Amino acid sequence: MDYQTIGLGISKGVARLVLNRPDRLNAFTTEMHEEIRHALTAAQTDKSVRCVLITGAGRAFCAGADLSAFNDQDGPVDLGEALERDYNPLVQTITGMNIPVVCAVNGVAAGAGANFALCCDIVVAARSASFIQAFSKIGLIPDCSGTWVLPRLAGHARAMGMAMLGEPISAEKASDWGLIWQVVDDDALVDTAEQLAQRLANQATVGLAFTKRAIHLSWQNSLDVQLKLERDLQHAAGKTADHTEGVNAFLEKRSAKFKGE
Ligand code: T3D
Repeated sequence: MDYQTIGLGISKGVARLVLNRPDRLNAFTTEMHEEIRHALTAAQTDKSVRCVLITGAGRAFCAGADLSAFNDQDGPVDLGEALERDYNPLVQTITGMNIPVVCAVNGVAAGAGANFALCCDIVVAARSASFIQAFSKIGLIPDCSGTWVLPRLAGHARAMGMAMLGEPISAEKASDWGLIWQVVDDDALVDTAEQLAQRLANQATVGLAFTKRAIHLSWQNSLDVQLKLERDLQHAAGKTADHTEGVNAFLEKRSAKFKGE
């Protein structure tokens, strides 16, 4: 596919997806959603890819839905349809991918752009970045998993404050509140995110996929059900070549060479 609104590059086991509409602060359009879907499917099906790294071009990460498109319509638009077609599958794809997804938030992340970032597995943000639940300013609700992810990551009170007030939350505060993994100086973002993605791509990726699945399912499971899930996934992880390699490397006092198998 010839991408117009994103960039995709694959090397050294990492698929790098760059949102690329900098003049619109990388706001989502239907075309961009189609291209992201295509790129994520390409990354998921390419056996050489063991980690995805997502970032934005220019000064912003993503300003959410492109609001200029909202005016192109003659009558009221069915926003539920857009969620069903574009945003919900996006969240389901990211959270369901069997490889880690790192997000490098290079600037403001607003509306669905903020929640797109927050549903990735490991989120690193530049110190100048901010997260804005901009929906309340235009009479909408936090979508792209916002109403699910915010209370889980930040707690009820902070989720309510963020969602209802729509104020910018600095990267520093996002880190303090447990919304993201790490905040780094702006000029260190690219290197930090790249090193993280590379490190994850060289780890035992099947084990990481099981870990991701277990942590996601824990939100809906009782302790007893979760313990059974851990048993089953550990059973499967124990049969991987990477597990054997990890144990051998430890006993032989050398670095493990994982293959993602
Ligand atoms: O159907 C569906 O898609 C439903 C799903 C909805 C999900 C949502 O995401 S709803 C929330 C949509 N997003 C917003 O409400 C955020 C709107 N943007 C802003 O509030 C601000 O732009 C920011 C806080 C993100 C950044 O502010 P600032 O001052 O740094 O930049 P700016 O000057 O406002 O924006 C720069 C340009 O980008 C500007 O264009 P111009 O004047 O240079 O021609 C601005 O209009 C444009 N831009 C920014 N955000 C959007 C946008 N254009 C279209 N859509 C945007 N979301």
